[in-house]
Order: sequence, then C-alpha cells, then structure tokens
Amino acid sequence: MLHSSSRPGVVGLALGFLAGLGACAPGGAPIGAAGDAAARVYVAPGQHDEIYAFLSGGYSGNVVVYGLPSGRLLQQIAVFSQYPEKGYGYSEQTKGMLATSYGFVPWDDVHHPQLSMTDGMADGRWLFVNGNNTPRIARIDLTRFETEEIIEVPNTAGGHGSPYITENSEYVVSATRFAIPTPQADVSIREGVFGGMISFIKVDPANGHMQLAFQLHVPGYNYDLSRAGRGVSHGWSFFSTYNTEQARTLLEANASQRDKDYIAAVNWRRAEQCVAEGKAEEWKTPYAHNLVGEDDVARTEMIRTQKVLNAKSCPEVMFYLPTPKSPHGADLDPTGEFIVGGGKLATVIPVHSFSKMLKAIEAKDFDGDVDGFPVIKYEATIAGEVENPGLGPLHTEFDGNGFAYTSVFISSEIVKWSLETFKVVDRIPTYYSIGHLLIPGGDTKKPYGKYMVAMNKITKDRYLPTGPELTQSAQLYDISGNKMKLLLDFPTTGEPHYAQALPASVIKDKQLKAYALAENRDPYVTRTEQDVKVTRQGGKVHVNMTAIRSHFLPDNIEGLQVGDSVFFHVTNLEQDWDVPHGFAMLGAQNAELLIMPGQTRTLVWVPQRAGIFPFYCTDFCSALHQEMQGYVRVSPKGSGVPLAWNGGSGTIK
Ligand code: RUQ
Ligand code: CUA
Repeated sequence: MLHSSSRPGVVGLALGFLAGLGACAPGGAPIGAAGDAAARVYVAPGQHDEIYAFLSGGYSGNVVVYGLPSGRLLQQIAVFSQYPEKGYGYSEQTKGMLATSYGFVPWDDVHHPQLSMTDGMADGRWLFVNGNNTPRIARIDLTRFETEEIIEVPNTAGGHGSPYITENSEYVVSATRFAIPTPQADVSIREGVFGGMISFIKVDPANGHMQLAFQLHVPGYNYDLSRAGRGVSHGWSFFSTYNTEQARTLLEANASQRDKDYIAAVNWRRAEQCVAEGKAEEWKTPYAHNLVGEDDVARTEMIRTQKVLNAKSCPEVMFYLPTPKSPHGADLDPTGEFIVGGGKLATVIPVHSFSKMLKAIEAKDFDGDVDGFPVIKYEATIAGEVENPGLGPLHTEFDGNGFAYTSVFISSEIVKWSLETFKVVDRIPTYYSIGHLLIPGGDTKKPYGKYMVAMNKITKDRYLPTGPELTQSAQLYDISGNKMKLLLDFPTTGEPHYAQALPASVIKDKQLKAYALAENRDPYVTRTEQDVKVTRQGGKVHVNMTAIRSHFLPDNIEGLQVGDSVFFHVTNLEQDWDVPHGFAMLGAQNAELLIMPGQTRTLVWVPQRAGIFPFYCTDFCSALHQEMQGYVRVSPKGSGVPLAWNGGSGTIK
C-alpha cells in the first residue's frame, strides 16, 4: 500500500493536483456530489440498509461494519487488537485468540477482508482478514460477528497478499510482502539470500476451520496482492510482485529501477500434485493456531512442522507475467479471463488474458526465465492496455456489466473503463488519494454492483479538523448509470484498506440473538442463581457469578486478600436479544467484561489494597441498571476474615 508518511514525493504531487481542483467550494455546496445525493443515501429512521460492508480497520487491528448506502457504522469486530469495549483479548476466554509463536501479540494491521465463497459467490458464512505485521489470518463468524479462529502464517514476513480465497473456499491464500531468509537465519542484510513464501491454508467446508496445507517457496520478491482464479482460471492464483530488483535499502528508488516487474501465476492444482508426490520438505518453524472451542473458550495449539514445496522442484507450478511497473493490485474480472495489473508507476493499465497465457505456456512463448521460472513474453499474454489511466493506478473492481473501475492514487480519481475496448469511458475525483475501492460483490462471478466505495488515505479539508490527525474516509458512489456519481463521504476508523460487502439479505436473518444457556459449556458456567459460589484454592479465588436484570449474585463477597488472583466467572442468565451485561471492577488492571446473553466471561483481578471495592454493570440494561452493582471486601494478606458471600450456599444472608 502507499503510505503517505513513506512517500512524501507522491503526497506532494497529489496535493498539488488537489490545489488545482479548488477543493473548497464557497457556500458549503457539496463538492463533486450528485444533486440528488441526499435522497439516494437516506435510510429513514427505523429502516435498514441494503448492504453490509466490512471495512478493514487498518492499524486499528479490527474490522468495521457499515450499512450502505447510509454509511452508518453498525459494529466493530475485534480481531487482532485487544478491544476493551468488548473485553476482547482481556477476558480469559478470549486472550488465547492473540497468541502467536512470539507470545501474546495484542495488535496487528488489517488490510484485506475476504468473504467466504461458494461457486464464486459470497456465501455469507465467514469473513477472513489478514494481519500484515505478525502474519496471521483470522476467521470471523458472520452469524455472531465475532472472531472464531486465528492462524499464524510461518516463514512469512508481511502477510500482505492475503487472504485471497479460491472460488469454493478450498484455500485462503497468503503471500509474503517482505522477503526474508527462508528459513530464518542470521545473515548479512545486504548479502544474505532471501526468499518468498506463498501459503495455502485449507478451509474445512463444514466449520471453516483453517489448516496450513502447504507452503510454496518462491524467489524473494515482494509479493504484494493477489486474487485466486475463478471460472476459467479456477485452480490458479495470481500475485503482483514488486522489488524484483531485490533491493534491501531505500526501496522507493532502488525497487523502482525496472520497467516491468511481474504478476506471478501459480497453478495450485499442480502444487497439490507435487505435494501429493512427496516433493515437499518438512520445515520446523513454530506457529500458533487459535480456535474457539465448543465451550466458547479460545485455545492455542502450537504447531511445529509444515510442508514446504520448493517451487523449483515442481515444474510448471509458476510462471511470471511481465507487468509494468511496480504493480500493486492484481485483479480478476468476473469471468476469470482478465488479470488486471495496477502498476503504481505505470502509464497504462495492463490487462493479461488467462487463455492467452495458457496458449503461451503451451507454445513456450517465453522470454527466458528467472531462477528457472519461465517469464512469458509480455505481448503473448496481454489482451489490452488501458491508456490514460491517471497517475498511480492501484486496484480494480468490476460491475458485472462489462466495466472495470480502477483506483488511482496520485491523481486521486477512479477511472471506469470497458472490458471490451479497454478504453476509459468515465472518470471521477476522489477526496483524496484513494487506495482500494469496493464494489459489492466486485470480486465475485456476479457483482451486485449499484454502488462503489472509495477508501481514501487523506481527507484534508473534507471534515471538521481534529488536530494533527484527521479522519480517514470512505466515499460512496452510484455506479448504476453511465456516469459515476458521488453520493456520500463517511469517516472510517483506523486506515481502511480493502473492504468487502454483500446484500444484507444474505446474512441478516441468520444472526444469533442469544447464546443458549442450556448449551453453555464454559468450564465455569453458573446456570442458576442457586449455583453461585466462591471457592478458594490457595491464592486463587474463583467466583461463580450470575448477572440478570438488574443484579449480580453474589453481590457481596468477603474474605478476599491482597495479592489473591480473583477470577470473576460471570454468566449472563438473560435469554433475550440485545441484553448484554457488563462487569467492571475498581482498580482492575484489565478491561471490562461484556457478556452476551447466555455467555460466560472471566475477568482476573489481583487486589492491591485492603478495603471495600465496588463492581458494577457497564451496559445500560434496564431502568435499574444503576442499581446493578456489588461490593467485595479485601483484607490484608494472611487475614482471618472467612470467605463469605450471598446467594446459593453463601453464608451472608
Ligand atoms: S493495500 S492501497 Cu491492499 Cu495494503 Cu492497496
Ligand atoms: Cu446489567 Cu446494566
């Protein structure tokens, strides 16, 4: 991605361009918006949006859900970052989700949401997202909007070209952005041999569980973005590469030397064959696999081996398609025939043809090889070049009506072009410096179309100023007619990269309303108020507590001591929709718990001082929510105050 901080030259250029646009219209008239924009995005109070959009939260580490066309923020899904609002990564049940081979890593950088697919269409079961920094892939369940699984990707640095799913969710595919020694080694930065890794992670069709099937060891370029083939190209995956110069320093100049880098075309069916023939080696890099169990508790398995297939030992597994210049996006049209490169520094948008590529492979129409991997002649695969695409084309999405839409960073615009003539037919400014763009279903066989969302890196004057940091922003466009029309600006959290969206009808009726209390298998569940209790095991005290409108039980506990580890296992006894309870304790070096109906969550508190400490419900749950509170008494270490509580068999009456 193009980070403004690292590309001052580019930003300068972009802003220069903006000055030319006269971005501030007098009198507060909508800038660049369609006259009837307000009516088109207005969703009346009480009405629902037509579309769910899942925006990556970038360096917030989470995913943000918006309704379209209103741009209303519906939910934040905690994924790679601890999220105190939900107690995610703080409660005992969720901490395991953030385990890695490096220990507990409570943050990451989310770039690309990817909906699970059946027959090339988003099926609404799961959303996968990547963590770029400590490479991981997460799976979010779309009946609960909660993260259910995170798998670390070993032998990889910069999990950027990820998690691009195949058309029947056979694999989520992930590639290395930063070449490193593979396997890791203590070598000279300048002289060491670095490699790249493309990982194929199997998705169990029954429950979505991920398993690293194999990794493909490839030359040490920066594999940037990817798409899995669909339709005619199913069985292949495509990866843009930059820094084929293999520079190790000052990449902005040193990785921009060559006219062309490559799109790597990987035949993963062929890779599967080679693995089946026993050609993969066993490597021993540890990686974490975190999964929420039947008891709703995240547990970690540290896995210590993986299958690595050296691409060189598997002839015809990978071909390089020369692509101008430092390509970023590698996107496939709905039929899977066209592979569109987004050359950040290119003057055209190159469009490769998959069928021409197969013919060129057949005819060995090669231009030599790199490292033994055939480089196919540029002319042999190219179906067309879109001229005049603006400065800095990045990503392309499709409307299913024969048009492609490419985001253009430096000149801050979207260009619409024809898949038949490869001519630009329309262009529209973005405010400002667009990265990804999204068309609902724009990466499926049948795009839903209708709207397009631009995700912009810079907002400058678009909103009320808020100190040095301004909000990032998305913009909604109408693409139902010949001309694109701007409808709406809406702020986003973190820095959104990519997003995916689907019609609300696909998932809205499948939403879980409450966890069934009868099926709660948490080891510390308390199913009725008669069962509440407090037990001491040495320095550990377990409190089996219940919450129901509008009290906790027990709500008086005595006999805790300074330095104890107190485990509050709070079960929410409610079985109604939209009645979570919260739990917060004075002085706890922790967040709150937010407990869904029927669920159990555990907060650990180590009291530091003697005294009386209140706890309370944080979620305004009823008219008597303010009354939903309790007290614990903490005595000095070694004190003789007996353990006592109210409720169940407790002795405080
Ligand atoms: S990126 S702005 Cu997907 Cu990280 Cu292109
Ligand atoms: Cu429970 Cu407020």
